[in-house]
Amino acid sequence: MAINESMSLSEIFATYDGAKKNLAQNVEAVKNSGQKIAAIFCTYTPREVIHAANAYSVSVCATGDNAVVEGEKYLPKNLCPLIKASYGFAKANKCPFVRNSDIVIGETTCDGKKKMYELMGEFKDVHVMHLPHFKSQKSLEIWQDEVRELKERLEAKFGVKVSDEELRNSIRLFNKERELMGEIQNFMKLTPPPMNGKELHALLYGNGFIFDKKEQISDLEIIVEKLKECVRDKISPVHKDAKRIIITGCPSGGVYDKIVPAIEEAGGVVVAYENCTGTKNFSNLVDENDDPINAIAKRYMAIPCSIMSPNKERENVLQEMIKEYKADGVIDVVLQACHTYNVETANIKRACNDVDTPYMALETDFSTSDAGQIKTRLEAFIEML
Ligand code: BJ8
Repeated sequence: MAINESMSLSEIFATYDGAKKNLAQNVEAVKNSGQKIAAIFCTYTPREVIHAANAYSVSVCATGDNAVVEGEKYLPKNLCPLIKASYGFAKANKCPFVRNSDIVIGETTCDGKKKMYELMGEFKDVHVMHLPHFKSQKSLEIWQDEVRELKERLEAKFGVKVSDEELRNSIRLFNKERELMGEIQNFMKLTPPPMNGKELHALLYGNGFIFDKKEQISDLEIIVEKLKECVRDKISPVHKDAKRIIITGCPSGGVYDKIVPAIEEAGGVVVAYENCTGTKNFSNLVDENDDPINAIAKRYMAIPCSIMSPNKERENVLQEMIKEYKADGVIDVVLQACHTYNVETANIKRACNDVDTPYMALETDFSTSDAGQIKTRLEAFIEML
C-alpha cells in the first residue's frame, strides 16, 4: 500500500485507515508466494526474532461483535471480548491472517489468553512463550531462555538458521521503526498538534499492517517530513483550546469507534495512547550493543502491562506523559472481564490524582449497545475539564 511524497497528509491518513483491510485482501497472495507468516497476539512477542527468521508477523487480535458471537459458541460469555473475538474469528476460519499463517505465537499473559491458546492449538500450530509476571533477574533469565527457544522453534519450523548478525540487523530495523513512531507521537506535544487523535490512531494502528519493514520505515519517514511541514506552516485540524486527553488501558482497537470520535466531537483531542496500539508498542529501544537475545528479552520484559505484578512502571510512565503532553484528563479503557486492567484502575486513578489530573475509567466491550451512554459520559467528562 506504499505511500509517496506527492500524497497529502489526509490521503496518507486514509491509506493507513485502510491498511488492515488492504493487507487482509493481500495476505493470501503473500502466503502463496512462499512467504512465511507468524500470527501474533501481544506486544510482548519479540518480533525481531520472527523477522530474523525471514517471516512476517501480524497481529491477529480481532475486533467486532460478530467475531465475539463466534467466540461465545465455544468460550464463556464473561470473558474478555478481545479473546472471544480473536478465537471466534480464527475458529470460524474467517480471519485471513490466522488462516494464512504458518504458526501462531502467544505468551502466558492473562489467564483467558493462555487457556484460549490451548484450544487454538487444536487447529493451528501454536507456540506459547512462558512470560513470567514478576520483574526480577530470575524472570529475565527465564524470558531470555524463552526468546532463545522461540528462535530455535522458528529455525526448525522454517528450515533456516538465524545468526547473531541477522538478529542484530532486525534489531536495528525495529529500533528505527520505534524511533520514527516516537517522533510521530512527539508531534502531539505541540499545542495545537498537527493532527488529531483519530489521525494519530490511524497511523499507529495501520502501521502494524504493513509487512515489509523497509517500506514501513520509508513511509514513516515521509509522514514525519509532512508533519514537520504542517508545524512550519501552522496547519492543524485541532483547536488550540481543545482538552488534551491521554487514553490508557487495554488495547483500544476494538472500542476505538465508540471512544475517540466521541472525545473529539465533544471538544477534546486524544494526544497519546498509553496502550498497545500506542506507546507500549514503541517505547524503549533494544540495546544494539548487548548480546542480541539478552537485549531483546530485556526490552520486551520492561513493557508496563497490567499482567505484571507489581506494575508501578505504568503509573510512572503515565505521570511522565501527563506532564510531557500537558494532558487535561486521562481515560482508562478497560475491556469487560479484563481483571488485571480492571484491578489496576485503583492505582491509575491514584497516580492521576497525585498529579492533579482528572481521571475516568470506562469499562466496555465490542458491542455498540453502550455507544450512546459512553458518548454522554465522555461529553460530561470533557465539559468538566
Ligand atoms: S502487552 S495489554 S497485548 S497482554 S486479552 S490482558 S484485554 S483480559 S490484551 Fe494485552 Fe499484551 Fe498486555 Fe498489550 Fe485484558 Fe483481554 Fe487479557 Fe488483554
